[in-house]
Amino acid sequence: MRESFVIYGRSVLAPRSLAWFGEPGLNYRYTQLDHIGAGWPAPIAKLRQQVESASGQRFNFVLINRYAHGQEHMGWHRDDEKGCCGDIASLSIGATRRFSIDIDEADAPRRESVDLNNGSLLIFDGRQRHCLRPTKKPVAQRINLTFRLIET
Ligand SMILES: O=C(O)CCC(=O)C(=O)O
Repeated sequence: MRESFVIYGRSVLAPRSLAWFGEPGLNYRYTQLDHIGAGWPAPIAKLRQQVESASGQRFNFVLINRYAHGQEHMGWHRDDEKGCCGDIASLSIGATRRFSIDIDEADAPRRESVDLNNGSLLIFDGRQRHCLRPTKKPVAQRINLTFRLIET
């Protein structure tokens, strides 16, 4: 699905497509929208298992974003809603795209960027500002799964 957000009183379509899965009934609410889990299809459950064993962390929700081409992106934001989530495990499939994050360390604040390629798994603190940059290069689609632990 393609979500829309209200920004300065205007409804704006997100520049990407979204799906989600999670524990039945678990609600990950952000940007004033509910995202309610309805269980885990087998292939996504298997990916979750692999990500949990690679990261040593437990997750109960996943957002899946699809970027059809280089202009689709995710703007700067923090995932710091109440009940959500410290470390996020981000699994990339498809085209390589650039991810940037502002690290707020008091003594050494800095911006880091990394090209996330097919099959990469990045663990990051979602409370730090981050984004998925648009690109003018002709790139194929990319699918990104962010596994999260939402407070129950
Ligand atoms: O697609 C990506 O790598 C970024 C996803 C992201 O920033 C998010 O889900 O909060």
